[in-house]
Amino acid sequence: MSVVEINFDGIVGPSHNYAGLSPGNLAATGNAGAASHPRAAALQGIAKMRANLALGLVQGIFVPPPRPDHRWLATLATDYAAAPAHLAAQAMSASAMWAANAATVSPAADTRDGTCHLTVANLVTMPHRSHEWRDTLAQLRVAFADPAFSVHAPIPAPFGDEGAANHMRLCARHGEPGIEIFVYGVSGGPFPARQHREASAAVARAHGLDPDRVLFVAQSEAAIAAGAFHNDVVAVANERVLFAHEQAFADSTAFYADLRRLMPEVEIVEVPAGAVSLADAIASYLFNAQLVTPPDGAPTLIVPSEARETATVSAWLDAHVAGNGAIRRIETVDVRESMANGGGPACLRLRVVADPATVDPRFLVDSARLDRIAGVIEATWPDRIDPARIGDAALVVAVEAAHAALLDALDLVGLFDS
Ligand code: SUG
Repeated sequence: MSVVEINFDGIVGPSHNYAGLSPGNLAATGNAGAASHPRAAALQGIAKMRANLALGLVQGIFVPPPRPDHRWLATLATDYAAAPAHLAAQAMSASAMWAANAATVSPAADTRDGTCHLTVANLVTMPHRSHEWRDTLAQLRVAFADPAFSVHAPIPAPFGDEGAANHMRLCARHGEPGIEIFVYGVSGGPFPARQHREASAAVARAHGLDPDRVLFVAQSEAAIAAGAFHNDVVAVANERVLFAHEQAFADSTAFYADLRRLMPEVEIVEVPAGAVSLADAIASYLFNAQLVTPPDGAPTLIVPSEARETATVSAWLDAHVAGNGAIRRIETVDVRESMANGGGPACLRLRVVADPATVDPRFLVDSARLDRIAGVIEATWPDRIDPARIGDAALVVAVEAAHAALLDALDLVGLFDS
């Protein structure tokens, strides 16, 4: 097979819970303390992958890292039983499921050395995510061990990097050279700006991108303050199409002018605030959709069910398709358990443009492999986690047993041991 876009979805880990750890992520803080359903959450993720396969897309997976993260707690001179409650919750977080924050990816067609570059995200802004990178890096080094890839260690603190959630790429076709857009935050009103320009610039240098084909674009403060803690909550790009909310960027006029100069054929689909308010866009995750090109060539938007349940958003989608807009098809997926922590369909996946034959096959799935993963989830994932009981020894035993069963089923025992 030749070079295609592969979507790697994070399997929702057995410790998925609502501890309210992400200020600025309104869904996560609004659901703090609610009971979660890890088994249902993980099965929703599997169903989304099945839907992608049915569209004819190539699908990959990342496995959850071990939780609780004992090694991280040890570096803080504590352990799970003794740790203060906030550290225990941070160590137990299943947040690595949002694979869009695993790394930033530059396909081979854009890089100086002709390899596909991946830089693992440091996620330093949120304590519960700041310890993901080590296990993510271990996983990327195995999945992308082929010489077709260059995998980089994280950008050092204090420069916050949240990976592909703040990176977009426009191109004629996935395998051809593209324009890479790094979106950063300067100020987020009451909330932190999680992607720093300095980190984005370092990633662009590390990947050997042509400076004339890279844009650095500031997120609007209004968007971050309204709950767009990552750019992918208000914008998404695929091939020639940029789909964005009118208030996504600090200076969209300058950004769009630059983009049209670099890529005259770009199609910018901007949703006006008068049609869909920033609040509706963020609550429904209209833009946290997967914008993909299935083999039939029809640009397809995979939205969460919440988008269809929000009247203004649903009306906009119908009008766009009826009006022969750039997006030709809308698919709906149910990822409610992830959505309740602020993670939509796009958060759950990392896009890698590559030849699937160069990827370790244990990280690619077909429907038989998804059946096997679903079997492990049904047999071992906790049905429910009440955040007040996150310290229970029995929960730790159940989470660790479930994790071990998954690694065993996928022939990945020892993946995180180094
Ligand atoms: O980093 N939620 C994640 C959601 C990440 C969504 N990713 C993208 N937009 N690409 C975050 O805020 C919830 C944490 C908790 O409360 O347990 C959380 O981390």
